[in-house]
Amino acid sequence: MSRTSGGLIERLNQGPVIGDGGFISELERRGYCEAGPWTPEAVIENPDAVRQLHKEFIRAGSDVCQAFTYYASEDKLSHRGNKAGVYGCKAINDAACKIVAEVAKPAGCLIAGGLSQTPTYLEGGENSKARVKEVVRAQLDVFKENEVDLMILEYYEHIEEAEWHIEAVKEYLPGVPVCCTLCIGEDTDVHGVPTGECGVRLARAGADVVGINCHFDPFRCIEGVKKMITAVKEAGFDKVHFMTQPIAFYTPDANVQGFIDLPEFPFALEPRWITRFDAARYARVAYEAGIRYIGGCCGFMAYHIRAVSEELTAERGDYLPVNCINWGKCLEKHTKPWVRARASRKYWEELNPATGRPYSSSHSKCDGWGVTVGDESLKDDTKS
Ligand code: CBH
Ligand code: ZN
Repeated sequence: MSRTSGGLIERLNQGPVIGDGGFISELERRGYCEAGPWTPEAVIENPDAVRQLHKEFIRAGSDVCQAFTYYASEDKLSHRGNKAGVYGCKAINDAACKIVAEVAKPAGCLIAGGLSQTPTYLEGGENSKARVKEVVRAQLDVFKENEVDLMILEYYEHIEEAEWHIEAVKEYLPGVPVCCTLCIGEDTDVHGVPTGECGVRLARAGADVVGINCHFDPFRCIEGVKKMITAVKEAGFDKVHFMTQPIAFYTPDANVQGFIDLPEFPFALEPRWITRFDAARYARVAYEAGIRYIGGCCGFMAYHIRAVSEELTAERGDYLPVNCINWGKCLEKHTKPWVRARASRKYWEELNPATGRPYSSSHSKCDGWGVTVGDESLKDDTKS
């Protein structure tokens, strides 16, 4: 079987599968999405920008391309005065599926439909489960019509909501592989459910691939997923695979809410960015931990994914994406001898890059409001 044939589970059984990177964050930096709502109406307003970003990740070696449907549930699209609601979740998700299919299919990549946490869950209250499942169901028709290869349910702070979403997908899209990632840390979800136990609950709900995305840096996410691996295996789910899609920013100081609680979120995170060599190390450490679906979330750009691909070349049947840097070997062609002297793996592996910010500290003090499900301040008071 080649790298570009077979379904998700076959590919995972064979070796590492590489995901894509952060769409909403990168398209925000490029001027096509709005920070705050973080909704994907760019698929209708600027389809070329979305298509171009898919192309960049494919070129970098992604095996799975996620339709840009993040936060596109009906309740989120019109949350707190957001205008994306005028398009509606069906039109947005359908446009996202069509754009990704155009570029991912010819490249032999798998196409993922997506779901994520909803404002309806955060409001809590009576019949919460039925109302949340209704919001999920409204998104699934489009993924069914477009025959996505898999579903990625990502970015859940609360294990309970993730379980409900998995349940809805299993009922409505039977047979479609389900990956589910929580945006939680090494220790617990935001309700204090231990990370290992969260993994078991995802597996028990029927997810085929479980793990962590967003909120924490690659190495903290791996620590969390390692706890899931131990607990899920102990619970006897021996066919379940594991997944990480971390942010590309270092978060040693983040608390249970991850980078959202850092004072630099979302407009001043740059000093925390990982380098491409950090991304390569992430790929190696994740692979060695037994994680087979390795991708990225906010801050992961195409060149980070290219470094992940390059690191896992041998494990992927010697597949090497175009324009790899080969640990700086290209620098041998530089005019200046002292730059040529940096053309080695050892040099870049050992480098501890300076920040250039003499007054910058390595850690920040997190916000810790402790506000969660059912709290008045989470309700959408902009609605009449
Ligand atoms: O667009 C994407 O990359 C998605 N696959 C995941 C997005 S995670 C976005 C986090 C937003 C945080 C917030 O709600 O403030
Ligand atoms: Zn993210």
